[in-house]
Amino acid sequence: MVFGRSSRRTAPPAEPVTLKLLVAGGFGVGKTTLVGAVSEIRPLRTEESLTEAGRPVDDTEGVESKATTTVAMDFGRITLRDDLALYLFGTPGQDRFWFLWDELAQGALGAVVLADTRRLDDSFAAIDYFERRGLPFTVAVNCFEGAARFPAGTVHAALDLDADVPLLMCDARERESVKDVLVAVVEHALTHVDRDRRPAAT
Ligand SMILES: Nc1nc2c(ncn2[C@@H]2O[C@H](COP(=O)(O)OP(=O)(O)OP(=O)(O)O)[C@@H](O)[C@H]2O)c(=O)[nH]1
Ligand SMILES: [Mg+2]
Repeated sequence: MVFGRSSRRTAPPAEPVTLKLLVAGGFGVGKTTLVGAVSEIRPLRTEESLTEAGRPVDDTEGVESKATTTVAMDFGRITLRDDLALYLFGTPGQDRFWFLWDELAQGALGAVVLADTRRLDDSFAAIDYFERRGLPFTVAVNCFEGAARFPAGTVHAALDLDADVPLLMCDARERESVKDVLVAVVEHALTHVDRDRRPAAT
């Protein structure tokens, strides 16, 4: 029996489309956790220890076990479908690292703003930033145990979001839950792209 190479050429697998998404939100809301939960590569992290010196500004209420904070960014990757991969860029949560945001936002298709109902106010900075920049975003409430649960509509109203901004509940530690969030972010962002491309009515 002779074995030989098939002369039939198989097309090389197509490179997936890659999209960049930002993961933003207040200090300690679970951004690094979310990227780590779904990333199929070992996520790049830039964690530094929280120190006694930072205690007056690093408010760990509700996440007292938190020992580190992101000082530059998180980076991860997930293949949503054979033809679609997402690059996730987690932002640092603290105000003193705001100067990094413009760099991180370059080329992003959309963003997820993680929120914690115990400190909803902390979400406004990220929401304002994306609204000002015209970057479509989706809000995901990270449901910490012990945090009060509110209907999505109530949180939506409390955050004073535009009617078309999606809001969903998630667990930043659960891969499937985070995937649902990412699908919602991509769908919402693509609706914006479609809308922006449509010729203006005359
Ligand atoms: N119980 C619970 N704990 C969580 C959840 N998500 C994150 N945590 C914990 O909350 C703490 C904060 O999580 P991080 O992922 O570091 O938060 P972050 O938003 O990246 O924080 P900064 O980068 O410092 O702003 C960590 O101790 C996590 O283990 C969650 O869904 N439930
Ligand atoms: Mg972090």
